[in-house]
Amino acid sequence: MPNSKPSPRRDFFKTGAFAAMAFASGNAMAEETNQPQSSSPSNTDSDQLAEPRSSLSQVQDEYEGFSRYQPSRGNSPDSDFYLGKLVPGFRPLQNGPAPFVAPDLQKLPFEMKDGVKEFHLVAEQVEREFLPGYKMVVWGFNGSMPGPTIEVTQGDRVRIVFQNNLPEETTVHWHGLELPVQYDGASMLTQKMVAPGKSYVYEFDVHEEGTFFYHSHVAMQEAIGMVGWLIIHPKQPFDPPVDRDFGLIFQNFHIEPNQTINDSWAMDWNWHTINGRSGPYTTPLVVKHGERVRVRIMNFAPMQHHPVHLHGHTFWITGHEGARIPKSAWVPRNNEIIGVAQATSFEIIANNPGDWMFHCHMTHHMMNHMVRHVGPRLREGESVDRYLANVDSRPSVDFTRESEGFLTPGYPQKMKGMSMSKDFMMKIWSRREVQGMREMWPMAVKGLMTVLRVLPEDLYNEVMHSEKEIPKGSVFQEIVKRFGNGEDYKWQSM
Ligand SMILES: [Cu+2]
Repeated sequence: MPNSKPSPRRDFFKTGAFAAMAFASGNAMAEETNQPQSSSPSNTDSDQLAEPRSSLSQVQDEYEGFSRYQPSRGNSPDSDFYLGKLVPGFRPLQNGPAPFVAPDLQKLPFEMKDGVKEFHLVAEQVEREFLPGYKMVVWGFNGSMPGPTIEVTQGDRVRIVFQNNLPEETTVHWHGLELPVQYDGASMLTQKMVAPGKSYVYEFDVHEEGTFFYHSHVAMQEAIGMVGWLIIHPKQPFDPPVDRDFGLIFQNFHIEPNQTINDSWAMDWNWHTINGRSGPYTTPLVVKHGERVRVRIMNFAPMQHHPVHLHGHTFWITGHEGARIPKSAWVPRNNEIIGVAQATSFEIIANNPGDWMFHCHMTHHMMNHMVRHVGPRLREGESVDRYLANVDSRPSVDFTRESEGFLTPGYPQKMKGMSMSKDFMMKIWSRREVQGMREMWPMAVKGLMTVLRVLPEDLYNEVMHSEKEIPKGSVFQEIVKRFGNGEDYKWQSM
């Protein structure tokens, strides 16, 4: 096959007349250059540790019929490179594992003390903004829900100085670790409960590698959000190396309309979060065209599974919460079901540029509030005050045929949706990661949904590493021109 690596066409963003360019005809962007590009100043962990992009030329584009730059399957399902299975990322293996990135979550810092990585973990009530303006009161760690990520390397000895600032007793369980029993954190069975205001020190050697997590071992506390990543990088980096390593924690909560506190005893769930945010406030995963990408998804829902679907790509299942799966047992999928307290690693070659849905496929999880007390949380023209006066009341739901939002009486299939005020939308658009997406995208990404953005390098740098405000829809349009049927594309303004 011919070399299908797209040329950078950097001129698209080089001009000051960017906005005009973005809407101009494809001819304006047709000038091509085959010069390798150097990396622009970066601000992500991933970029800081990555090799300059000149290493790009050291990595093949084609592997037995599979291309890292265009949708392709490869010549034989028995090939190591079928569907990109063992196609490496650009990151050299000797650089070690790509840094782990959990969008919208922080990492827990540590100090080296006598050869031990010492972390300070604090359980406490936190306020978490699920959506702009929707500040929920949940329980988490160090001001965050989920808690901050603990990231270590196989072979480390770790010490976690744990402080309980909750109003009740708790313990911390290190889910999946094969550690000395007194540090397992199983309340009562292996240790005394940690009383409010008290602390407890966990210390152990880490001999495993993979995707783990920590959580309270009190069931109702788990349902209020008490979980966080514990990522253990392998001493010997996994081959093939990935360029990106993302982590997404899926959770469900039950929060009644006009309330901010989760009912951990409920049996249905009306708020759905990824790393503590609901779509469209979930921050997209932005990668460069051709990269090898790992996404680890963990389900910490109280009692529901998540069949997770990625558009535009076929991914390999390379690991679960127990361990890395031997390559001979990797499975290619478009949709993977993840049960409660399970984690799954997806790996893909990002060979199909565009903005791709990445979401739970349960219909009730693709939007908040699709449960028995159906109806939007707040509605235009209605005051919250009348509900605050009686917290047991529910907003009335308009079941009449006159309302376009509810075409079927009693069944709001076409729900009116949540209130999206100007402030709400400003916060949605305030992030670099969403620049240049189509104007209406926030209407499509709700609940347990996020977006994988696969961008050619020049567009990636403009989106992630420039200060420019990029016109809504322009990046999408440019990708259609370069990789789709540009002549068929009709610009659709809101
Ligand atoms: Cu789900």
